[in-house]
Amino acid sequence: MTRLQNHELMVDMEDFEGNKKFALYSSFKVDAECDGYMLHVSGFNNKGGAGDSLASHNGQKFSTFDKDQDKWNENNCAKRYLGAFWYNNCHHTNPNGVYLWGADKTYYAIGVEWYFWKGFDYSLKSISMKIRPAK
Ligand SMILES: [Ca+2]
Repeated sequence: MTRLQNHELMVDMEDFEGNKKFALYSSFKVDAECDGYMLHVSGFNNKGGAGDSLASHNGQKFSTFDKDQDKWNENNCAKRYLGAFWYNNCHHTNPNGVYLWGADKTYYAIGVEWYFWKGFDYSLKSISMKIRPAK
């Protein structure tokens, strides 16, 4: 769907203290299955204050437990961080991670993380990625 036309992306997120942030990207595109669903995201705008946690995921393929397409040669980011995402080696955000209800240092970076706002040991209350056709 995003291959036909350029899309904007907004990532909305909220912590357990009622704070909300967002990250805007002027361009979002996902390649076809035969190209590993490679992510193309650019044009970050920080007016939402969340910081840019997708930069390191740009140009990565989508990895899951049973399909390791990440840049961590020795292991599988999806298994290590219990999610499914466009992992690099491995992540600055893990929106499909484990729902941990806020700060939790028990297991490193397995939660619903957005590193450049809350770090690797805070699992967000909510995070959503919304796209719309670019003007
Ligand atoms: Ca790997």
